[in-house]
Amino acid sequence: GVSTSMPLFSDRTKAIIWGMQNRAIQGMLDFDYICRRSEPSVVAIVYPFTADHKQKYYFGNKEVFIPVFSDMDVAMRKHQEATVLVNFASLRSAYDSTMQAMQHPQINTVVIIAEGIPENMTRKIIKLADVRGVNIIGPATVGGIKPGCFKIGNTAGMIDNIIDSKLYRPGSVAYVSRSGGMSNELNKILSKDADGVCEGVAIGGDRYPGTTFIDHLLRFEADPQVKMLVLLGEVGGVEEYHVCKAIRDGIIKKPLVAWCIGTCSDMFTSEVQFGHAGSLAGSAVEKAAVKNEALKAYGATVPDSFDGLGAAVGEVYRRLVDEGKIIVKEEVEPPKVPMDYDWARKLGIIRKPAAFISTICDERGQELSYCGVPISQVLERQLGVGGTVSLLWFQRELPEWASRFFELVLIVTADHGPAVSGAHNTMVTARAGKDLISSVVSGLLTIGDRFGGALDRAAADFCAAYDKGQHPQEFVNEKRAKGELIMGIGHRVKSINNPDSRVRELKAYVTARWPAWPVTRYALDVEAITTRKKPNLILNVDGIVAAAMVDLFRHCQLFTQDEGNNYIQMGSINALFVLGRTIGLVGHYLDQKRMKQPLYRHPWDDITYMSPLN
Ligand code: Q5B
Repeated sequence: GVSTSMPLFSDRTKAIIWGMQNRAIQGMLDFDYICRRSEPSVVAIVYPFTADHKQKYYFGNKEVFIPVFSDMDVAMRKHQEATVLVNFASLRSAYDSTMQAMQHPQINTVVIIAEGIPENMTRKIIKLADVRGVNIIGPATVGGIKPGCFKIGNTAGMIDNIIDSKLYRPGSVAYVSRSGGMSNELNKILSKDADGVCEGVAIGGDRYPGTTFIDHLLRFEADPQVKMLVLLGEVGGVEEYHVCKAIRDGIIKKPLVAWCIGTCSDMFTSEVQFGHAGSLAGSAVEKAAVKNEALKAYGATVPDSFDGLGAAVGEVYRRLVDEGKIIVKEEVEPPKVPMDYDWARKLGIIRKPAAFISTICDERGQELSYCGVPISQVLERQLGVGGTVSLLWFQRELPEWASRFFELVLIVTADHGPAVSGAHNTMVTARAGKDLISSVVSGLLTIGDRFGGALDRAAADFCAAYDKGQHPQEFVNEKRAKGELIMGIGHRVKSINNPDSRVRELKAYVTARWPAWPVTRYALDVEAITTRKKPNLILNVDGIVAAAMVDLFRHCQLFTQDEGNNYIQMGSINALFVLGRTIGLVGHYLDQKRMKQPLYRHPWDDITYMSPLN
């Protein structure tokens, strides 16, 4: 039973929620806010499957943190102001958590949301609740609501529905129903046909609810704010007869409008089990129509059908207003709850310029796609790493000869020994004890004009000279006159006497596969001149890739001239060396770590120490 002396909920009621029910909790806080509660009604969350932490919610515009505890006893100890437990535990754990909650004298109400709790367990819960003086609402319930004070979990749905049914301020009508869904219907009816809900409880659909109709009606009878009562019963059970008796015995004196749903069960020839476990008429007296007759006979106002419930409520309400028992209060506007951004966007009522635009990859759908090509297609059609580079860097599927060229470049630039700047830096960094990313990045950062990063400028220079019809000799002279090095020309160790096999392979591929390669031809003509001056001024690996890429952009027929020039300016050709050499740098990092190489310190005898004063 329920204590009739104390109201269950006030505008200072504090609850602990069992379960990470973010939407329900936010809904409770939004309700609190529109009721102008000074503080949120939820003080803590219990969730055994997580470490203790704080969870963020909104209270109006303000962000608030609600602590999450893995241990209910700790939550109770730290939040002794909590008197209600809203238990969202599943049917498997709701029994244990409810029994545990009842060990804490601070708890006077436990709401059990779970459906399907075995009846013998519910009965044990009820027994302990009676001993401890705890009110149980449920199981199998959405909960209940006390406008202006407290909302249990998901009761009354979304905020616009709550505002529509004026649940942000108390009315004069209190109701009790079995069904949570129908209680929502009642909220609406009572706001339309009367001055709204003072309190509403859905006792839940089980055969043995923790508290019954009469428990709550007696509470409402004792509450001076409640002026009229509504009972929404249903087929099954005999609880409605306790209400009849209370009317007969003068215990319920306030006007009561009642209806039992499920009258249509009479139209079936066999027994009908409705949605709720308890909604089954075991005998004639449990039938909805029979119970409606009884309620009417004992003095409740009972309409002819559910459709007539609103009119019946309206009639009783107006009578009470006429008699001066209900003083119609002036309506107050509730404060506006800011709408969640995601919800507003879903409704299509706001728009916001995106901070980023992305055009190469989409991971949102069922399948990741690279520039519109599903990843399964990339694999099935064996587009390879080259094809992936085509899609993600150049936003188009380039011909097979181009994709294979990218792969060829990645292979030949993957490494060029431990002596080059990049590998050296990576090895020194690895030996200083740093991690893979730091070591690889330290190597990558050496890539520049002199080492591996000459491709874009080489491409720009060769193609500019070629486009203006400059003779290769003139180009070399001009560079010399300006005191500039020719990008893509020269190598520290390679020369015409010690040719770079990588360049030979690339040249062979380009001259065999390219539809036209005039800029590559031009670069080779430049090489012929520079190597006459010095044998190491060969067209190097940067130079051949750069010239070949200009010819690729221009002759594969998939880029406009502007697009091709743009890609050169953006630094896309250097990217091929960066990507290729990353493979080698990772290798050097792993190599040093594998051999557990100690900290590197450069030997003194390899450094000339000179004082500026000498
Ligand atoms: N001279 C690459 O120089 C290097 C000249 C030149 C006109 C030139 C130099 C250079 C342009 C940038 C470039 C990419 C620094 C190189 C790479 C990847 C790598 C690396 C690896 C790998 C080499 C001697 C004489 C001087 C200079 C003149 C030199 N270069 N004239 N145009 N381009 N090239 N970088 O050997 O009269 O005696 O004063 O900057 O394309 O990085 O394996 O190592 O895969 O890892 O130090 O292949 O060529 O020659 O500077 O002593 O010059 O030749 O003016 O003339 P060196 P220097 P002079 S590929």
